[in-house]
Amino acid sequence: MSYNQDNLQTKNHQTIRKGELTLKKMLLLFTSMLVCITLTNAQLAAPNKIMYSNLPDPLVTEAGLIVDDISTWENTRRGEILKIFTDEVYGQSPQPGDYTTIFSIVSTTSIANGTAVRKMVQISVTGPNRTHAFEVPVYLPIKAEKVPVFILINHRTPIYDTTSTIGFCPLDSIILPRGYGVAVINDVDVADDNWREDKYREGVIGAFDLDGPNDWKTIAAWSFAASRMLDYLETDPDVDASKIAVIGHSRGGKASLWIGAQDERIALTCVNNSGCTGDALARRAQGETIKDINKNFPHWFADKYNDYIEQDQNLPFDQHQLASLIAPRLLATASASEDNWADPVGQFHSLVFAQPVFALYGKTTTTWQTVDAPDRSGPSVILRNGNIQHHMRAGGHDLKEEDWNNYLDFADLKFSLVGKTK
Ligand code: GTR
Repeated sequence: MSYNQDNLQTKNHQTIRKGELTLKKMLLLFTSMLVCITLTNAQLAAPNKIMYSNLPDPLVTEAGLIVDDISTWENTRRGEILKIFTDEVYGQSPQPGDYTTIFSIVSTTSIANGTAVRKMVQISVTGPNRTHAFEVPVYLPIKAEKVPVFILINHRTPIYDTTSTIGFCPLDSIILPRGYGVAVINDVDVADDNWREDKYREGVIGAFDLDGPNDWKTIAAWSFAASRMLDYLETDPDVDASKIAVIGHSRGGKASLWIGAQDERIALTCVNNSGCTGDALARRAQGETIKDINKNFPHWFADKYNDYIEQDQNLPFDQHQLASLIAPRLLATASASEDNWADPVGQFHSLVFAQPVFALYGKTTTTWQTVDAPDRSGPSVILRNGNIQHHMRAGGHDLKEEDWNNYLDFADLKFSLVGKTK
């Protein structure tokens, strides 16, 4: 069943539940059911046009100019989209010149029977109010050549250990043996994931004065930390800074998408089960809505985002535009078959509508349609389209070994490391 039919059925059920049916109402219902049947057929024929008739086009500028060359995209349209998401959703982060950063390696420990090291890197960020320092464990396999590194934005139990096989960060079982390093940004060290008593401001956010309706909050702060980590990685002689990936799950996935969109040094952006205000289109209003997310997590996004509560279907922007900012770089997203709250279909559809920007750079190999959304009743599916990968993992909301292997396979392929890193 297509998503369009799902929507129409839900609406009909709501209509039927609304009290007693008079004859007039029954006639109206009958007529509207006929319209629905016609609509369903029309939608099946042209699902994009009906469902997404008001979807903003990443390739049309605010002045209405069609973008058909890379220069107009890079010099005009890209900046417009970035500004929308800064002003309306994620908030304004500190810009170069607003802060200074100092890195120091606190310790270096041999791990994995001498085949890898853990460097504890301290990052001190000084803003106008004060300094905030946090430590990031950087795990690197020892190789003759420089290694690619994943920056993991971790919102689960903090990871500082010298060993880990847990699915969320399978260091010993997958990442290091496959020849990759991983730097773990533990969210609590940057900005506490806690809105009570403004706890979230006690970390890096309070080092700055930014405090207005489009003030940055935790998603932007975790993103900012990933960028500062990349500043460090560029200085590490053991790291190949041209092969840096960022990865996050769920709220961490929203942050990885936001930093991947902003920081063009990031070669590969991995967005795992990120859903609402991550990779899922808001206007489908399936699963978590803008109202839900702002109500439950008031410390994640700029206050301005509250203006769009109940406006999901009329948003003047949508998440496919954010995904399009990754082009022409590498983008890998993942959904999970049982993760309805994150709207797996909407997660794939945002890629469908982001792909024209990748195509502008010649970075697609096919043209995905909305009907190509993976079938969630069967086994896991991996889809590739040039510089975009999407996988749907059978199962629930999580970051698991299977997800890591899919991201690393894509990295191997695109970083030309097939056969070299294992
Ligand atoms: C959910 C939330 C999502 C997602 C997730 C998580 O409860 O509604 O937006 O971010 O949590 O981070 O685990």
